[in-house]
Amino acid sequence: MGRLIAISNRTAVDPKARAGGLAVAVWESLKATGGVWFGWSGEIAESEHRVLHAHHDEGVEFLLTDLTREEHDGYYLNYANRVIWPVFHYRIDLASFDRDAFTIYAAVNQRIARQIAPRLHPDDVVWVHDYHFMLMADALRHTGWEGPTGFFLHIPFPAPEVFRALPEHHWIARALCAYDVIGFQAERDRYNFVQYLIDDCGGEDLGEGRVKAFDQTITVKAYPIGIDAEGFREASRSAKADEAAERIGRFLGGERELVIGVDRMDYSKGLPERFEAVGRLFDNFPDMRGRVSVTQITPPSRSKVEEYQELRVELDGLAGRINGDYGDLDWIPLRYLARSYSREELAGLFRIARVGLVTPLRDGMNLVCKEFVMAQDEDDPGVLILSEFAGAAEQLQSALIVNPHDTDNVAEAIHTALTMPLEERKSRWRRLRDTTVEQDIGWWREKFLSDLSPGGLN
Ligand code: GDG
Repeated sequence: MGRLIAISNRTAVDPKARAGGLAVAVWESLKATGGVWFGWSGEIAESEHRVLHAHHDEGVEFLLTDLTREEHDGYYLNYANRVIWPVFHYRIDLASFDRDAFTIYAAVNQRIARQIAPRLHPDDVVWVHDYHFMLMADALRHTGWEGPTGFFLHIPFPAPEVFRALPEHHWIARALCAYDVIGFQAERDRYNFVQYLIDDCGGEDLGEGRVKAFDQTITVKAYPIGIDAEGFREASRSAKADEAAERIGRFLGGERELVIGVDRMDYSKGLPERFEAVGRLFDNFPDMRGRVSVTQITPPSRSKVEEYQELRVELDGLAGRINGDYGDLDWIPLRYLARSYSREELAGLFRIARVGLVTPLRDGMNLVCKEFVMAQDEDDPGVLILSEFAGAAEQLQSALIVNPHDTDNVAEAIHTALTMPLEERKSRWRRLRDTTVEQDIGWWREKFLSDLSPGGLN
C-alpha cells in the first residue's frame, strides 16, 4: 500500500492547526495511509547540524527540520516572502530581488530533499505544497527518486510578463516540470503557466490537461481548493459562535447592519482600497451613515517584513481618518481590529453579517468568502461581495463581483448588497452554497490525488 508523503513549510503537528481546511484535507489522507508530513519545525537551529525531529500522532509521522538563521532569512524571509510572494501577487514594485537569497532557497530545497529521500518507499506518493518548495521535485529526482510527485500552488501564478521579472524564472519553470502533476487554484493561473512554457520554453499544450516541456509530459490543471463546508456550517451554529454574534449584536443595537471583512494583514488583500471604499460609500450614499457598521478583522502577519510593517501604519492611519471624518457620538463607521479570533467566533460574526466584503487585489483562491457563504442562514442570507481577482471568482459568479481598485464600484456594490431584496439574496446565496458544498475540501483532495495516483493510495 502506498503512503502519502506531504511536504510543506508549515505542518499541522499542533492538533489545533488541524481545524482549518487545508490541514484537515492533508491530515485525513495521511491518516488513511499511515503517511508522513515533512516540514519546518518553526525553530531556528542552534548549530549547523540539522536533524529531523520525529513526532507520531494517530499513525502519522511528522518529520520536522529546524532552519539555521541563514536558511531562515534567505529561504523563508527573503526569497519566499520578499521575492516570490510579491511577484506572484503582481507586486514587482514590492519585491526585493536577491540572488543570494535564491541560492539559499535552492540549497534548502536540496538539503531537505536529501533528508527525505532515504525515507521514501518505492510505492509512496509525494505531494508538495506551495511556493516554498517549487524546486523540491527536481531536488528529489537528483537523489534518484522516481515515484509520483505532485505540486499544488496555493497562490496565483502570474502572467508571463510578470513572471519574467523574476531573475530565476527559467530555472524555476524548468524545476517545476520535474513534477508529474502541477495544480493551480484557477484556470487563469494554469493558462499563465502554460503560456509561459509555450512562449519561453518551447512547450506544447497537448490538451486535456497535458503539457510537454523540457522533455517531460506533465499534467497541469486547476484544482480550486475548497473548505470543510459542513464543518464550518456547524462552527457557525456553536455556542462560541452565538456568544460572538451576541457581543457584536449589542454593539450594533439592533438597528445597524454589519458588513464584515476578515483577512490576514497582507498587501495582497486590498485593505487600504477597501477602507477607501468605505469612505466612498458614506460620501456617495449619505443615507447609509449611521446605518452600517463595517468591521474588519485583520490579524497581523509576517511582521518582520518591512512592507508589512508599512501596511500596518497605513491601515492605522486610514481607519483613524475614516472614523474621524464620518463617525458620530453614537456611531463608529469602521471597526478595525488588528487581532485574531477563534474560528467559531469568526463563524458567528459571518452568520449575523449582512454583507461579506472580500476584495483582495490578488488571491490564489480565498477561503474567507466560502466560509462566509457556509455561515449564512437559509431564510435570511447575507450578500457576498467578491473581487474579480480572487481565484474564487471563477467558481462564485453569483456573488456581487467587483474590481477592488475601483472604490466607487465597491461602494456601489455595498449599497446594492444592503438594499437587495430578500428573494434575490436567497437565490444568489443558494447557488453559492451549492458550489461551496459540492466543491469542498474533500472534492479538491480527491481530484488532485486521483490525477497524481490514478490507482489510488490504498
Ligand atoms: C493562502 C492563499 C488560498 C483569518 N483570520 C483569522 C483566521 N483566518 C482564517 C480564515 C481562512 C484563512 O485564515 C485564510 O485563508 P485565505 O484563503 O483567505 O488566505 P491566505 O491565508 O492568504 O491563504 C489563498 C489559501 O492559501 C488556501 O489555498 O485560498 O489564496 O493566499 O480560513 O478564516 N482564522 C482564525 N482567526 C483569525 O483571526 N481562527
